[in-house]
Amino acid sequence: MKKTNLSDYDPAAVPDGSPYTIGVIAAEWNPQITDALLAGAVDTLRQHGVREENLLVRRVPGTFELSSAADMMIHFSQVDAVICIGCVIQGETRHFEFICQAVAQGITNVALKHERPVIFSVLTCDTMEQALDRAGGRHGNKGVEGAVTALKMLAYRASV
Ligand code: DLZ
Repeated sequence: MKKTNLSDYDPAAVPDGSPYTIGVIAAEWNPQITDALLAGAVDTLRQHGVREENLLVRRVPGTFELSSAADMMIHFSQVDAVICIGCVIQGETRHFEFICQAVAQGITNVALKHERPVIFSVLTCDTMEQALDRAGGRHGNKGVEGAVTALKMLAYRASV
């Protein structure tokens, strides 16, 4: 398989994050993965100007909780955007399908309800190896991509 880093991006094309307050919520399940995604997201936000005091980092038990947690964070803390970080690994039961379906729809609903960027940095993988490849491994880091997407969507929101 081609060893593409899916997270490569042009830093010059990323909007300045200094005006914004951004929340990052990470699931506790699969912590080896979610810790790496969280670090990638937070480092990238800092590199692009988001101030320490404007970063709100929180943990929730599992990926299923991400959308309700994002809704609460926007409601109670008025953050401009939220990056939702999780990792669901296919198991022997249908739990995987229900969690993935619920979080994808839930995050979409929260973004539409609040008219703010709510970013899907959730890995949905067949194996732990696939997740590691996308959490700082050979395919990059989906947390980095989530941070870049949040800043681009905030600039989009300011432009319309
Ligand atoms: C229950 C469960 C299972 C089986 N697998 C995962 C997973 O791979 N990744 C993850 O983030 N969370 C998992 N969970 C927990 C659910 O997301 C949720 O926390 C519980 O169902 C309680 O609502």
